[in-house]
Amino acid sequence: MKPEIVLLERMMPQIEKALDDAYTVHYLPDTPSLAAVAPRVRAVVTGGGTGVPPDVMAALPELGLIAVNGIGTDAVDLREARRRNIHVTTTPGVLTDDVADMAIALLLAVSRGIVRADRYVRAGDWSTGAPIALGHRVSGKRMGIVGLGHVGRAIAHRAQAFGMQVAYNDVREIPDAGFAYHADLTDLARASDILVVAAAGGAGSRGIVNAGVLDALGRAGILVNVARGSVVDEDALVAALREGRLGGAGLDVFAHEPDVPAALLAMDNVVLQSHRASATVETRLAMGEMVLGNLAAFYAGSRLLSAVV
Ligand code: 8YV
Repeated sequence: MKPEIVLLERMMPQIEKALDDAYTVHYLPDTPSLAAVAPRVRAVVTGGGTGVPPDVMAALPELGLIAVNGIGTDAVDLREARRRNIHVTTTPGVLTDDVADMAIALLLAVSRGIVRADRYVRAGDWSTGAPIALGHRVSGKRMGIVGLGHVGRAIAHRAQAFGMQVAYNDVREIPDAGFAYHADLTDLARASDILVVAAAGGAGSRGIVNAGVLDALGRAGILVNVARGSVVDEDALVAALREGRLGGAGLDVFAHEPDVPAALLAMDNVVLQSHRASATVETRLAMGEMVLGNLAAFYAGSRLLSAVV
């Protein structure tokens, strides 16, 4: 008898095949009755953005492992997991470079008008000689990073290769970080041309990139978010862009995914992604393999590869 697991978010076909080989997988949206399978389910696999809804966690009395296919645990109730002795694993390390790459890609796309120019060429506007706005230089600018964890540092190193001055804000100064620290996020924004959000989501960071921070970043400033939509006050962001108080934004994540504020869709100075910063074949395979490894360790009763709880 294969162990039964619940899958809350789709994974790569190769990984789902490996899951199917080893487990009876109940993909939640297709499962007629969670209650009927719940007594036999000891593990849940989910994505970082999806997490585990409280009612699903409550419906699984035998739950012993939540394997997150990602690094964010803000959508998992860790306190409840600890109380119920449920392990929580993530996939650290393997996605750092891709997420940092996406931050730089979004920055370049916004500053240089890459998506706008692509639309211009496809529409045939180049051949008609229609005007197209100039972009803005990225090299040598000042980058502020909100959250200097693994991803934040990887972004910082890329920014240095562009000759940028890097500074950061975090809950506390990181000794030997090698970058200027601003304890106050508004001060960091004031000292930055570009503000990149790389902080963990959750209660501690909710809405910290607020109207005041966006105003400090200013009319020529660019906001990039590859972390969580919850870190930014999305209404304040839309208002700042609409009123020209912010220069542009590159956004991979949103407050209420997959819903994106309609106002953003019409803005030329905004580049939008569908929470894809870790979505490369190479990285999603590596993440999936870590999930498989954690599941195997859990069912074998051995040490988990990457437990956070
Ligand atoms: C993934 C993420 O897109 O790591 C995270 O926390 O949000 C992303 O890497 C996600 O986990 C897959 O759903």
